[in-house]
Amino acid sequence: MSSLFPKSFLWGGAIAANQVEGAYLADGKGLTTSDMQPKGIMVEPWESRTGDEFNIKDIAIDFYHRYEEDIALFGEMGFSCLRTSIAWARIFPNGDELTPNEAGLAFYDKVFDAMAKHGIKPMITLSHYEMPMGLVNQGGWGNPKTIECFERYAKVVFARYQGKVKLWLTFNEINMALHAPFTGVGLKGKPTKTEIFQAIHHQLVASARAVKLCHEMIPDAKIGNMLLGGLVYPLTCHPEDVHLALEENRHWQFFGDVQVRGTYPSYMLRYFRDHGIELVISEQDKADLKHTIDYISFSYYMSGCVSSDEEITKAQANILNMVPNPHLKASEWGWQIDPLGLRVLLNVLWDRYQLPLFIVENGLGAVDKLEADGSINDTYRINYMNDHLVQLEEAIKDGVEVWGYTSWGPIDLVSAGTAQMSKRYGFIYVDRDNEGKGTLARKPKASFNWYKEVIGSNGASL
Ligand code: BGP
Repeated sequence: MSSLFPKSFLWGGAIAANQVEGAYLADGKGLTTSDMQPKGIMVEPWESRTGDEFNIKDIAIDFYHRYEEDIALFGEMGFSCLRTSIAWARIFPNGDELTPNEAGLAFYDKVFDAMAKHGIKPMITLSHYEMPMGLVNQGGWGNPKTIECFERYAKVVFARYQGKVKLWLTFNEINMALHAPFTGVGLKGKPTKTEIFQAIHHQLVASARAVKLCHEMIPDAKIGNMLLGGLVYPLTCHPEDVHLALEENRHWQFFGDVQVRGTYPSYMLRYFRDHGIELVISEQDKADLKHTIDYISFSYYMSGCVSSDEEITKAQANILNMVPNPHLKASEWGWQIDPLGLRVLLNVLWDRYQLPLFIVENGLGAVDKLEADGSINDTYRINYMNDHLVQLEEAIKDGVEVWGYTSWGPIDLVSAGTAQMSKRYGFIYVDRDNEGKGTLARKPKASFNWYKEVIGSNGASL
């Protein structure tokens, strides 16, 4: 067995503060968008809360108190990298304070130290699907003041963790903002397209300013963006479908284009003109955007199709405007499984940007069955991941530069889309159900040993 993965390849998993930590008000943390979304990121959030309401993320999987045990289990699997996020509201509870909350900073020191003990490199997302409600109440990313608050937050965490964290990401799936404006850009109600794009613009400027700061403050660190790896096929070879797929792919890619090229692409300027969208973009903003990222990271779960036939779209499109591909099977949640699509996407991104890539999310959300003897035989998960990793290997053979792979949810966590525990991704089972019942005990599934072997052989066992 020989491995095609580079020796320096980073293997591991990815989690996010709001989906694992719980302790939603501990040690001075402020409320975030996630605390107000008990039904997931696509569903209308609460207007307010008293604290008595049930949100499974209030405790999540209690990583806040169990991180040592969890990180030790990741260490046992041989992880060389763990992607997680810092909860902005642990550091700046309202978002706009001038001084940080020491208790929040101290928590992540302990988490990074635990990772170091197991030889695990942290990869840190500055903002993963949550922002302080204190900022949302002042207009979220629609308010340019949020840029300064984010910059202050980035400066504080870069200064504090510069010796411990060398891989950074700015915003999780920044290109989901158009589909989930409350989660992405912190806009309440039903914002207009202009309002959403203006808020996205502010977020892109904030991302670029964080890149600039990171380069200045931690010269030996790398900072990237994080995209939802949208891969859109035409439903048929009808030229109208092909053109629509081009447009739809650009709709996902324009964020990356700005973050890599430092300027808006021409097709987007046309889109703004055609839709009467006029953005306020200052000369300073344009200069800020020139601070571009070092690498591209992305999530990949599925591909989808678009059809120029309105009837088909109306009847079949999912929340991402995509209609089912007749050649692919889907997960229990209708996410169409397409391992070859991962090779296609890696090649598309490499051809487009010529920057190193990092797959920071991939995995299968499934209902797991606890057998009478206590085992969990998740062969469907092993098959899904094996098939995707084989395609990753093919892309490496194609010459694509890939730095690493962190599977999504190496330990069961709360689903972002549905806020359910029952949509599980983990190699490690967590005893908690959708109603919050369970002991929170951890238990390795069959996939645990499978992944351990993959990592141990640097992919040769695939
Ligand atoms: C991505 C998010 C993650 C994660 C994942 C799986 O979009 O970055 O936070 O949750 O999708 O989605 P879900 O949890 O809805 O199954």
